[in-house]
Amino acid sequence: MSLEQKRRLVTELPGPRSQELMERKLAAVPGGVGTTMLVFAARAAGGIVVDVDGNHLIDLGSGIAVTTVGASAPRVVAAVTEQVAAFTHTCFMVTPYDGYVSVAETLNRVTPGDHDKRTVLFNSGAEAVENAVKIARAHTGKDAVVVFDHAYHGRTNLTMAMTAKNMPYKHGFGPFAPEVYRAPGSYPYRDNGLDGRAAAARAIDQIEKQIGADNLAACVIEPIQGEGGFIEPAEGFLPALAAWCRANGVVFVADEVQTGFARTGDMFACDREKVIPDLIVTAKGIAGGLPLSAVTGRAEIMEAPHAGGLGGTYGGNPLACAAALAAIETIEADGLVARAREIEAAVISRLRRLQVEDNRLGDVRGRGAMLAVELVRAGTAEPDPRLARDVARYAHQRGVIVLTCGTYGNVLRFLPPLSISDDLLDDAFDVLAAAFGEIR
Ligand code: PLZ
Repeated sequence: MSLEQKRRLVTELPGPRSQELMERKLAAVPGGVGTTMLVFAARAAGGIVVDVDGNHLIDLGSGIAVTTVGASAPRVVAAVTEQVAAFTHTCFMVTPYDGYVSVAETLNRVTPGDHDKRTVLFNSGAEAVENAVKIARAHTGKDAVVVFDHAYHGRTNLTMAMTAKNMPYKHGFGPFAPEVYRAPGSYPYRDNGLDGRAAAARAIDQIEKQIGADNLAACVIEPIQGEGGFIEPAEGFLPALAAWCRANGVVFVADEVQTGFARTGDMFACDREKVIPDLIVTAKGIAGGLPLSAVTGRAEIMEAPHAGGLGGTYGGNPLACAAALAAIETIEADGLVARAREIEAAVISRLRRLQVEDNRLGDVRGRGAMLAVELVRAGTAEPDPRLARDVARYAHQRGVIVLTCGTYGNVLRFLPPLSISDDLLDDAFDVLAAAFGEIR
């Protein structure tokens, strides 16, 4: 590893160089683009981000679940370096190249199910979600799309309509795309023990009464909800929903933008309950930090759009494709699915120990290296976003990058790169334990 894998602060955070850059940012970039950390990055590798003042920070965010193989993972660097010297772009729709085809073949192999598949590549998660909806509509000849409470699917017009939370994603940005309907999901911590089958029955009843299967093109769902609060549905919910879709001519779309590529301790979160989506949307962890996204699915559905109906100037850019092949090779060769499960075991046991001592840790949950704690007012289930913010800020000031999420903003989430060391994890959770001790 090229960077020393140790947290080390050489200035107060933010240091003087970061403060200077922040002043420039505020003068040049609109405030609509938020900032979690007040420091600017200079380098990153393994589980460490180094800022422009030379501080070594522990990364529990992976740039929002992107650098799953680590930032500047060695195979990714080598593959992209070779590709950038060969050619940067031709446009796959103008002069195709083999990297795109190889990524498609690889995704057709590693995604759930061994049916005949096709893959089309894009740039961002939102763009891929939009295209999954286009493909489902072309295939079914129907318009309606159903999504769920607490869902997050992106910031473009259609995906804003699909995203549940108003602030900060939607407020003032409408009108939104039509024919998007929202159903109740499964949220074990807040569902009063409703089991997965019952939660699915509740959703299906609402879908049948309020939309009608004959109008419904697609059901789009995150198998573990990300921005909405790392909500893992009760066992049986996803299989029941997928079975209903199958029986009713509705395309079942898994949005695995945040959960995909070893993150949850399986290659894909759908694998855990052997759910086979008709279409699966991927991005983030796919390419080790380069922008790439994909829709992969059943050949008969993917072939529905007319010739020329799918595309985009940069979709499947050759650098991003080279990075994706190297990232997926890294996941497979380095056993990162198993590493995610090790991280789960280590972190969950620490969080549970903390929870025993502190009843503001309402729920500890997640899988693999996608873990969270939902914070509440002591002894109640009332969300406590202030505590989440204060604990995160405490960690930030001590050099631990940690993110929050949740419809109520009260969830601390942990998304370390799978290349992080056990020592760094220990150190980071020592800081978090101290935060809970000090913050009242
Ligand atoms: N689907 C499940 O998690 C992106 C958003 C960060 P893009 N999540 C991080 C922010 O505040 O913008 C996401 C996701 C799921 C779709 C998306 C959208 O992916 O690559 O950000 O467009």
